[in-house]
Amino acid sequence: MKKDLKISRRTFLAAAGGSIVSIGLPGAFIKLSDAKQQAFAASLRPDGRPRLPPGQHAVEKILDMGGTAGTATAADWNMRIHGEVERAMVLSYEELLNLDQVHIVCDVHCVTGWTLLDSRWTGVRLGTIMDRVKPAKSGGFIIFEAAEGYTSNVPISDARKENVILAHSFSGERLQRAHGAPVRVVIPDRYFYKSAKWLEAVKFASRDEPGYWESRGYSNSADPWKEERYPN
Ligand SMILES: Nc1nc2c(c(=O)[nH]1)N[C@H]1C(S)=C(S)[C@@H](COP(=O)(O)O)O[C@H]1N2
Ligand SMILES: [Mo]
Repeated sequence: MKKDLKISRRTFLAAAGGSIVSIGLPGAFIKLSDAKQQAFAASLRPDGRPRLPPGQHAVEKILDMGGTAGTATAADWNMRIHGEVERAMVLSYEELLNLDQVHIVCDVHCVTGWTLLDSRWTGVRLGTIMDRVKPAKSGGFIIFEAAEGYTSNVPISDARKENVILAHSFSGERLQRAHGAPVRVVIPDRYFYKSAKWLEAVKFASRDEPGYWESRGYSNSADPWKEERYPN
């Protein structure tokens, strides 16, 4: 059932050819109560921005937004870090687990309108990886390359933030396949389509390369507090 929905979403997109259509699956949101929504909407983050970005509502648990999963398992997964770096490398799952691990608690915001507050992820900061591969330029871009050709893109300056990680665990447990196992990107302060699931490679580039959703009518900068859902 779910599979059919996923396929029809992709097919629909292909047929729509560039016009703006909905990301993800319809319905099935389990929202928090109105009183809780209002409390979160009124509360502020340490950086002074509202906890709930404009036009978002909080949900009780993470939703499975679909996409075409990769087939890698922890045992055979590896990730190429390549492009404009001084030292390209390939990391296995075990090697990733041997780098400095961080736990983050963050809110994630899907462009379809749901926000998951206080989600807990474990993984490795992108900054840690950058310290190893040494990007050739500080002003460049990162292209996340995921299974089946899905990509997303961010400026290196965004990826350097302390809360940007390559995650292998969610809520204290290894990621489920649906949510990007073995490893996915988590970029809390951009709409969630930047957070590629089933990550296969990280490419550094001096020129930007709009990703899967970014080249299909969604914003390239994707700042939830500016409501950058669609191109400006
Ligand atoms: N590889 C891949 N990553 C992806 C997607 C996808 O279709 N394929 N969808 C994106 C979108 S639009 C969202 S909202 C989040 C959803 O993650 P979740 O299913 O774990 O909630 O994954 C993002 N990463
Ligand atoms: Mo999304």
